[in-house]
Amino acid sequence: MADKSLLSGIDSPADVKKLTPQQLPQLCEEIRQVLIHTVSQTGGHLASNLGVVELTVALHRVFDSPEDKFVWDVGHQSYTHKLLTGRRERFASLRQEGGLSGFTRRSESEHDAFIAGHSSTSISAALGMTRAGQLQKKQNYVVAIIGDGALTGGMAYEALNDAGKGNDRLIVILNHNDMSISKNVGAFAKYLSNIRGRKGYLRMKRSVEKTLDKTPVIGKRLKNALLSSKSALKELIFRSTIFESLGFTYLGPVDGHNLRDLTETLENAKNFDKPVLIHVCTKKGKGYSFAEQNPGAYHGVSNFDAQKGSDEDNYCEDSFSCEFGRELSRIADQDDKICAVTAAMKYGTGLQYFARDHRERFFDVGIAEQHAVTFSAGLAVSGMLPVFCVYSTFLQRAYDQILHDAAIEKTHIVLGVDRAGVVGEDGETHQGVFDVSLLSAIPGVTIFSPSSYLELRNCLHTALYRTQGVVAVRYPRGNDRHPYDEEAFSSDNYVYQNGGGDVILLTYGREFWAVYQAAQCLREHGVAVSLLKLTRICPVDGEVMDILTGYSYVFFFEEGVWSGGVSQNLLTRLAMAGWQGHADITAIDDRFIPQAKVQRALQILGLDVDSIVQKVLMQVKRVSEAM
Ligand SMILES: Cc1ncc(C[n+]2csc(CCOP(=O)(O)OP(=O)(O)O)c2C)c(N)n1
Repeated sequence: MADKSLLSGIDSPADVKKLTPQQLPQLCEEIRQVLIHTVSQTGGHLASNLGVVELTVALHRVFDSPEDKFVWDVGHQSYTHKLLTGRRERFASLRQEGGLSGFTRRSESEHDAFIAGHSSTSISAALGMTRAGQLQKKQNYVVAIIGDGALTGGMAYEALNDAGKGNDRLIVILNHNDMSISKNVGAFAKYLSNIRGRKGYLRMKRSVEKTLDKTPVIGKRLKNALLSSKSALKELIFRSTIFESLGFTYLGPVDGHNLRDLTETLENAKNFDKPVLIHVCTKKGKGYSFAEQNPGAYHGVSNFDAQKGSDEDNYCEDSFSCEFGRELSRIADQDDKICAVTAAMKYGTGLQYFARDHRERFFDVGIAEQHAVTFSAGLAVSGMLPVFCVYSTFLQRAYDQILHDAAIEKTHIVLGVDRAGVVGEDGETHQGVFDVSLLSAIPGVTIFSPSSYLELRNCLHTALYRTQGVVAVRYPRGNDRHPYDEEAFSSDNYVYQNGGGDVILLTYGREFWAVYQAAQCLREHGVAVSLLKLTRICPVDGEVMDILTGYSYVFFFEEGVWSGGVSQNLLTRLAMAGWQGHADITAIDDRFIPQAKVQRALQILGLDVDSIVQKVLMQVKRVSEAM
């Protein structure tokens, strides 16, 4: 990159405003180079960011952050915003331990108006800020930037509904690129493409307005009456959009890569004392041919060679997700009741095989986890066997639907809970560490937590055909790579290895392999340890309690939150049964886990092999010294 780059002179949004309009294309080009270079090193959301470079530059030219607030939906497309708001020098630390977040965080910068990571929240947050500003007599602008993918999420409609009724000075920018992670789905996606297709819509609308303005006596009155009405006549004359019918002023569609048009439209949006929606059309992956050609694969990438492009598709064949998806598709070959449901994560959850082989029973419902659960329950009460595959973190959205719409009447739905446990570089907003506590609190829910592909397949069969009600099979991100004999540690209930002595280590899921290695190490240190690996973690078999009460030291290791977790539940039951041994829990205590590589995060949490060995040695020594 040239020494005298424009970007290197930008330390705050004020510097963006100092540039001439002629300099802006160069700035955008430099930003794209930094995005490609950095994400090729750190991994991250490339295509989404390349698509909003001009939009972000225009926003910082027209508005004054941090007084004016930008609320980025999901926050995965905020990299250019970070580069322009004083974080350029730290940009290489993106998604690394201690580095910049891959999403927006208020704690990271005064220019990040709101936390993000989960989708479809921006309009709600922005409306709250707008109304707070009005109460406090502030004059600032609040802008929500939401993608057409995020606009498939129900919360966005709740917010539009609320915003449209008033005269709040809220600006919503719809970043329309036809993509969610994969191609966007649903009726609204079709509708947006349709209004984008109305070429010259704005021009046409303005000319109708001008003509009416010039019409003596009744012109102005007619125009105002039409603009404020929600009538079919207005629809006919102005070819209104649904947004106008909802009470927004609609501006667009605007070419999201044309800085002049963008700037003009944003300036124009400032003039309204009511909610405005600007429809901006962008190309996901813009400026990097690999990403333009395959925006889905470049939505989120690991590090790659920027010259050659990433050789990943947006899924890895050797993963728990794909193993689950392949097995589900095989089962569906034999059973035509099986349906697969995803909330916009077909590849992420390994459902591409099912979608290919059983198209008519595959349902991508958009970013709509709540709908996905209740929709699955609807399938189930009508005689189908639905499996909703969803990341643990996004399942949090659908808690009431699981409880109310499925669990109370023991409706048989299977949840494939993907990315269960620590997830790594996505950080706090994406950790899959709450599902066990949340789900196990609901009466009648069964949870399996397999440690290997073999167990995963077995658990899926058990969940489908030998379990009632709501059943979750939870599995981690990544693959099953360990040198051990998975047959020996496979069950759909529990595996017990009696090592003699007084100490037993209890765990489940992926954490088992660390505990297993630690047990071998402890034996080398002369400590006899037994192992208990749970596969069905809720409800826990009575036999498990019998085994545990035979030991004096029980160590629990859990890759999930402490409160309401398996360890806490079992320990309470042990105490109530009068057990008087020594217990120790290693689980995630009262904190959110920041971004770091998975192995490193597990180490920080005391869940890696060394930490387990040290802990057991120390505790056993401490207790025996005290006796
Ligand atoms: C509740 C929730 N479900 C799923 C996701 C995963 N996710 C992240 S970005 C994304 C697609 C967003 O598409 P869009 O809003 O159009 O933005 P684009 O990347 O196309 O710019 C999805 C499904 C999420 N962040 N939150």
